[in-house]
Amino acid sequence: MVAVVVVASTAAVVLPSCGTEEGQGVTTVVESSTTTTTTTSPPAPTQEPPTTQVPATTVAPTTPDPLLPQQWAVSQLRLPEVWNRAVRGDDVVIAVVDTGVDLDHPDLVDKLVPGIDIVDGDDTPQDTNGHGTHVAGIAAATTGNGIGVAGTAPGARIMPVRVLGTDGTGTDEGIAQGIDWAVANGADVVNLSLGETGVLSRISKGGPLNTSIRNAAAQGVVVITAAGNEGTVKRNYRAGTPTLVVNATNPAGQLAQFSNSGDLRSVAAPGVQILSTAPTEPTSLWPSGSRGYELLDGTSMATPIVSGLAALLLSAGVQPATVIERIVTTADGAANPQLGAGVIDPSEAVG
Ligand SMILES: [Ca+2]
Ligand SMILES: [Ca+2]
Repeated sequence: MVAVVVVASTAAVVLPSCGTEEGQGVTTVVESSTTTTTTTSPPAPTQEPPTTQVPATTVAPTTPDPLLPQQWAVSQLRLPEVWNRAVRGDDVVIAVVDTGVDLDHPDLVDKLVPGIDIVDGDDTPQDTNGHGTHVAGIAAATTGNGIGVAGTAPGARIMPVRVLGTDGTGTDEGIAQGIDWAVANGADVVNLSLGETGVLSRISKGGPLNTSIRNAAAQGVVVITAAGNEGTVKRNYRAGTPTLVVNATNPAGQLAQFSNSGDLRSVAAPGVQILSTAPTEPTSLWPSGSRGYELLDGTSMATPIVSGLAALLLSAGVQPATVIERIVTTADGAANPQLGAGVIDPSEAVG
């Protein structure tokens, strides 16, 4: 059962196809469409000094990221407050288990640790789809370097693990292999911006993904998983598997129209009109190449924000086994149960 990732040319979200009940299903990337655009800005001139909130002790001077004002999620979550407390996710490794990463992107290249390409069986997980590059930038784009965007965890590193091909599909076995490789090679956080139906439903039935996620958690790796974009209520998120599920919100703080929801143990994070890195070479999402930074919608975009938060917490000394609990218990206690425990509150979580 092949899942198709569609890229719409105008608005809104493209739903992933369902996984199968046969256990051999192909898993889809939870995809969204590109819509609005932003331009790649030139390096920012230095006429504006860095913000005065930077403590003199531990945070190096930086040049503002010119697209930061367009990153509504960063301001809504008040991430700079956390960064300015010298909590930046330094050296925490976030494995982006996805379509690969644009290994040459100027806002990512300095953040990469060695990865793997499970799809092609090599060690160059170059992204030919575009999705993984966007996810990676949300988690940990180079921040304060005077170009492009800021990441959620400015000090974290990105491990590119390619388990989904150009069309955004892959097998359970391949995803499991990617998770296993990441865990064996030093990942601290594993980001799974994959379809809920394609992944979590099968996790609940057992199988290689379940085994790999359990193994990751047992080894102190924090696994964060997208709720999926079917716009439906799912009640099997927990499924006894140690991963935190992420729903998507819009700028008004409401559940995004496309976002799955349904479990009080899930959390929500911004996932609409999220600006991040994109390959300039042609990919499936941007067949003519992107401008380097693009907007996407999806629980796929909300998930790496939470992975970035996990990295922030780890760098602040929170024990891996309690990271998920910390994120859940400090979420804003949503009035709307569709948001699970609510929108994440990084400042509160870091404490
Ligand atoms: Ca390759
Ligand atoms: Ca940047």
